[in-house]
Amino acid sequence: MTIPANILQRKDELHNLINKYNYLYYATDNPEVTDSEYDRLFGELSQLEEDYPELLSLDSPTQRVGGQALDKFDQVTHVMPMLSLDNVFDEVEFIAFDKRVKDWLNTDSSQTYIAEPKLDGLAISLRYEKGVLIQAATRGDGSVGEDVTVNVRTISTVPLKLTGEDIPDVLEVRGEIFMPKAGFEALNQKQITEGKKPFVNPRNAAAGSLRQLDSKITANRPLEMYCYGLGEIQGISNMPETHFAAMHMIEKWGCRISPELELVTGVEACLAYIEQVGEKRDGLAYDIDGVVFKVDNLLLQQRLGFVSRAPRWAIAHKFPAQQEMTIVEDIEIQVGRTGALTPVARLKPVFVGGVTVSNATLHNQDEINRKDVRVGDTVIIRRAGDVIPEVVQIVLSKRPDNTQPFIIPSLCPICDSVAERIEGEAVMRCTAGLYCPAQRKEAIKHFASRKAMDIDGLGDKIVEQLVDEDLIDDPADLFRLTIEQLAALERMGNKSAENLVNAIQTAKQTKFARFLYSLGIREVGEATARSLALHFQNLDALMKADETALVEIEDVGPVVAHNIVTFFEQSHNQEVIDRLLAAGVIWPIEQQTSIDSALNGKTIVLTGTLEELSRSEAKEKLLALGAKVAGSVSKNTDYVVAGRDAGSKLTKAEKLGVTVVDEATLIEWIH
Ligand code: 5U1
Repeated sequence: MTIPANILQRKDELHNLINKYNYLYYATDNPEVTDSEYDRLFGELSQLEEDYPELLSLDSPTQRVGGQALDKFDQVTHVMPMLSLDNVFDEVEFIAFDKRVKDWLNTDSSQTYIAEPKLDGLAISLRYEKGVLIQAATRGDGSVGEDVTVNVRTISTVPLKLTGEDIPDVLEVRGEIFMPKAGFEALNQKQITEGKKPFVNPRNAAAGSLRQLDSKITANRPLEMYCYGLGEIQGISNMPETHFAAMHMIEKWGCRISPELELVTGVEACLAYIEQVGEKRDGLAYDIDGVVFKVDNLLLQQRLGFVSRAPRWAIAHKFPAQQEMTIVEDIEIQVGRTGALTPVARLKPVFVGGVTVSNATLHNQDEINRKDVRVGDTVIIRRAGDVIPEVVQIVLSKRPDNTQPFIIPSLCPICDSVAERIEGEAVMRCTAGLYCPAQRKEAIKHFASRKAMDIDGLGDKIVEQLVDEDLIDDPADLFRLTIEQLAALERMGNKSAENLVNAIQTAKQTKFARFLYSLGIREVGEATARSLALHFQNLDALMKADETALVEIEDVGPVVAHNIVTFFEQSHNQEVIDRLLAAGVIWPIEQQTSIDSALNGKTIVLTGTLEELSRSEAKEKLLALGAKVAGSVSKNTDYVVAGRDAGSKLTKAEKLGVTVVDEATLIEWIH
């Protein structure tokens, strides 16, 4: 059947529009049309392809939804081998690499490298002929990989067709396919809900998703790609002289490259880049395991060549691994401030994520059951940044004989009171409240902590000794402690005792918000304490407030309101508060400091990476100006502050017409 010219023209229009909107949405995070308009165009194209099957082409955006299931992956021989990278693990090794480069090039001059994070994903080679994606292959052994084209076509950030000027006849683009952390968490939640095994880490999830014989499954997995190199090229009119220019050339044709890509000259700048990326590592939306440096000049790359599959012109500086294997030597129960019984795995110490780890939380009985962690098991543990180390998975093949499933006891291991699991909660709780010494200790530790009353020098160990020796029962007792009592504690000299008594006395002068936070009311964190303090201005008013009055405050929902009312109703708590006040705990009247501030009462959302301020600094300063800092964008949001790489929150703000400002504006506000 001949296809009418107007249909052909419309098909081309739809391809161009959908590709453009797709690129804007996924690659630039800056959509120009609503989701419904996009869906309408997509539907129109699908209908055309159904009416005129000859219209269906490899580069049609409809191919992104996946196709017929395969029974195996074909092999693909790479025309140019996919190289791997040599690694260095510290500064000294990096400096030696740089020296080798200079020696080979017979120069003393500082070298310019293109630098970018090393993504923890899977290497892929995309082959475009006349601008159309015709093949996507895994690295395999570097010479022969697997044909995963149908699966890769479903990845929105991979262009099915290159756009722009001077597109070469053949272009191979190499890069990494990965799963962002948020997508990984959501996928694992879904796996658990559906009774399926969760993935161990985003890398495994990405690999598992890409190696699906049914591409419809891949289409539903949150995969992304950044490109970092080139393979075969034929028929290019203007080959750039540098890797950096080459990357920006393919970016113009629609390939996504890392936003962290930078040129760095000389060893010092390289080391600074490593540090800078290391600091950002936990805040990035995806896992990385190092930084890659490549000599930028392509002629120099050619001169340097490669040895056994690894180029002499590139190196990966690896960060400490965030996952390691170790053995569970014991499982103990910790009792927290709210009585929660938390099982903790005592581990054979292992170096992971840059520190030695000997404990990992097992969260609750459901988690233990799900992972079936037992004493004696070999486990993979993960520690990323400041996150508490956790057991990701057990290694069943290494399980010794005679291990037993672990069951959390039904009595509190500290005070022998009954522990119960409240319906709807995952944790078991000791029912003894402050009669349980463990809960008492935790309540006092919380009271003294930096964000609460900030008692300098009153560490956890001292609190534990004080409770164990019956010197204190509750936070108010701290103010009666004498130098003599403290000096009699283990490893406490007279001078330290005197300093501690002074610190306790100094801490009496506090702020209302800090005082409220220090009481340890369930689910009243710092931000809620600050809202309560600003709203009520004095303790009496807050203690008299009922749940209806409390839920009117922005941060406070019905559960928190109920917790607050219940806390103040308890005579034991009233008595401790009276004794704290009698001991001289005092704060200035809470000022509505921000009355004059234009941000007073405004709801602000921070998103993306801020360069000048840390998230918590920015939040702190905005709160001080009377603003509320919310975690998600809604129609009640007044401003969104968008840092670098802002994603879905920015998109939502734009959709809802919320004013978006940059970090420079935020800094102006603060000043
Ligand atoms: N970011 C980045 N990752 N990565 C991996 N660049 C990079 N380059 C690689 C590999 C294997 O190989 C080059 C030699 C192209």
